[in-house]
Formats: sequence, structure tokens, C-alpha cells
Amino acid sequence: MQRRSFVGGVGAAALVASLAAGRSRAADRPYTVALVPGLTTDAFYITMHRGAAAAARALGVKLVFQGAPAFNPVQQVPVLDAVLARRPDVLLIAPTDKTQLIVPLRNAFSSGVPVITVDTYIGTGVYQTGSGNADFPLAYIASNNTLGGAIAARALAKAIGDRGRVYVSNIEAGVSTTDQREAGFKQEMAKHPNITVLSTQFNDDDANKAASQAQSVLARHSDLVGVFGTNLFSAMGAGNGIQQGGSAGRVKVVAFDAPQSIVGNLKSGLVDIAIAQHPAEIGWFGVAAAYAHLTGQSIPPAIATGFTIIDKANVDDPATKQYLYSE
Ligand code: T6T
Repeated sequence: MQRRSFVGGVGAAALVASLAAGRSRAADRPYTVALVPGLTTDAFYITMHRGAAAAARALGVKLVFQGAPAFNPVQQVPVLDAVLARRPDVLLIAPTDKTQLIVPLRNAFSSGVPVITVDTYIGTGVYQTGSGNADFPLAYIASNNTLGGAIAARALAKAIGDRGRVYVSNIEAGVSTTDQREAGFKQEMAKHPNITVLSTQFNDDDANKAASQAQSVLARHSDLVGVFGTNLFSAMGAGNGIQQGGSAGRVKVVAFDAPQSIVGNLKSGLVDIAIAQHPAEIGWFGVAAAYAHLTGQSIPPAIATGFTIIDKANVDDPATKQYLYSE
């Protein structure tokens, strides 16, 4: 079959129309696409589900959304097994560890289920190259997380007058997205000689743990001036800890992700900058890419979605507000 290119500079509506042209088999028995998020109760993945559901409706695809209650491989792998038992036509998944999910996903692929990773990746995240043991997923659809970390560093450096001690609140090493955000942050901070980046605090995606760590860092370093929270729970937790430690406003907080609660935090000055990802786009492109593959069209091995930078000045602007996550 002649394969057509999936993203060739077409707009979303034209893309849906072009994809829907291959719908005849779907009309007989709709394709099933499974989306396994990092966890189900995170506004980021809830928003990704919304985007995926919109694409599924437009394309006549059945979407299954099933995930674990916490962000870790121990809970994600049994959910993955349960989802695979339903034999989806394509698996979309946000792997919770770039190494530990390789074997379970390779097994899925070997059993005939095409895999696309969304948000996070396995291996190096560079797929379809014919090298390494984890290049079998068809595509990786996500934010440019290294760039996001660099954006966070620039914003924090500006907010603290380019000097002082800061630290990174992170989930755990081995998560591709937050590893890249921390790396991008540190690479950029290396260009700021008067800023010292203290040891990273790992919180297991637990906002309460991130809050108590913030208080401990403050107790050890009364001259702390800034924190970068690499994801929703790291940032919210660190912000709360800074507030509980009596340093809200003095210690600047740059947050990755944009739950609804960020609005109040930006207005009160607890958080200076929120870097909103576009998770609905990730979900939308995930289902569209799955459908493209199932209908014989080629898909690019990497699709990068955007960011919206939110601060006190633009948080009420409808053009910005649309990127706050659903709950
Ligand atoms: O930041 C997102 C996601 O990109 C990351 O991989 C895990 O954490 C979030 O879901 C936010 O909690």
C-alpha cells in the first residue's frame, strides 16, 4: 500500500478529514485505542484523556482509558497487563519509568500490539532507528521537556535577580520527562555563575513529601531564594512548603504544569511562573497517530507539542486560561 505522510503541514480539521477517509474498516468494527496514563487522578492526564476522547469521537474510534492510582511501574504494569488482555488495536502509554517499562512494552509489541508513548518515553525516546532495545514504539508524542527545563531556569534566574541558592523538587530519577526538565534547568543555570543549584529533592510524586522537603531545605538554607518544581505535585508541594515555612513571595517558585489551583497561587504571589504543557494536544495527536497507523499511513516517530507560560499578568486572559488543565 502507498503510505501517505501523516503530518504534512495540514491543519487539525483537514487532518481529521484526511484520516477519516480511511474509515471503512472502522465503520464495520471500530478500532480500539487504549490510553494508559501515568496515573488516573492527575489533572495533566485527565486533560490528555479529554484531547484523546475528542479525536476518538471525530474518527469513530473506541477509546479505553485505564490507569493506576499512583505514578510508579509497580502499579502501572498490572494495569498494562489488564489493558492488553482486551487486545487493543494500538496502545498509547505514558511509561512511568524509562527502563522498567521496556520489557513489558516489548512483550506487548511482540504480541502484535503497536505501541506509541505519550508524555514519557522508554530507552532514549528516539524510536524507529533500528538500534537499541527500546526503539520499537511507533512514535513519541510529548512536550520538549529539556526546553521546558531551560525556560524554567531562565524565568527563575530573572525572578531572583540572577543570584542566590535554588533547588529542584523532582519526582524520582528514571522518569524521562522530569529527568529532562531537571537536566535542561541545570544546563541553563550553568550559564548563571552567581546562582547555586542545591541538591535535588526527590518526592515520589507526593506533594506532602515535597512540602516537608521544602521546609527542611529552608531550615538548612535560610538564604534560599528559589525552587523549580518539575511537575504538578512537586511544584504544588514545594510551594506549600515554602508558604508553611513563612517564605512565600520571598522564595520564588517556578512550577511545571498548570492545574486550576495555580490561578490562586499566581495571584497570591506564591508561584511566579507556571509552564503549562498542552496535554489535550498530546492525547489528540496520540489517537490521530494511532488511527493513521491503522489506516496505512506513515507517522513521524516524534511529535512535539507546545507550552504556554502563565504568570500573574496573563492568568485571566482567555487565550491563556484555555491551557489550564481540566479536573
Ligand atoms: O508533568 C506531568 C507529566 O508530564 C509528567 O510526566 C508526570 O507529571 C505530570 O503528570 C504532572 O503531575
